[in-house]
Amino acid sequence: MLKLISGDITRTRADVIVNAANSSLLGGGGVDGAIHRAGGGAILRECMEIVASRGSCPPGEAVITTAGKLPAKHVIHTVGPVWHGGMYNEDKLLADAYTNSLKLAVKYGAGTIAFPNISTGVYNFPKERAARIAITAVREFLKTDKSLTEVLFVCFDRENHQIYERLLNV
Ligand code: AR6
Repeated sequence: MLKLISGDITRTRADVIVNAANSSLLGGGGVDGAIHRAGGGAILRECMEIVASRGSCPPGEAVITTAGKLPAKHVIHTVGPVWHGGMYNEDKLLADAYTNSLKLAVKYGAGTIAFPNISTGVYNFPKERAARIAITAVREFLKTDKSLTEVLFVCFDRENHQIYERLLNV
């Protein structure tokens, strides 16, 4: 089931919360900064181990760590595309970021997962276009998977919340 929530994802109760990270996995601003701040140093330490063993995380891919002090069991760090006008595979990479996060969550036994609006902040992806891609990717995934009971879209800014309200018809 898809649900819409407004507010700070670090306060969301879900088995997995998803981070809109960058390829370095070493933290940043926006939701990434908020997750690392609230979760504590254990998350960054695991991210550094992942980078040391596997290298950086390309756009569209996802990795999983502890959630540290957050109420979630895990954080999945995915990297959305930077918006460059739409001709650089941005749509597919954004859909992949959602789908690969969902696959990883299921692999780790999650029943619930919360997503921020990946790429719609610093990475400048147009918000409505991103929301349509996110909702479609999640719906497609849920057609084939029965283990996730709830997928939460956590909207921090009002504009995204209004877009999701309209698109999800809630
Ligand atoms: N909870 C939920 N959503 C949030 C929160 C929060 N606490 N804070 C911001 N948002 P952004 P991006 C929303 O910029 O565009 C970082 O520096 C925000 O309103 O966090 O994918 C990374 O390290 C927006 O809708 O991520 C990367 O370098 C959405 O989160 C880069 O930003 C995404 O905004 C990634 O850029």
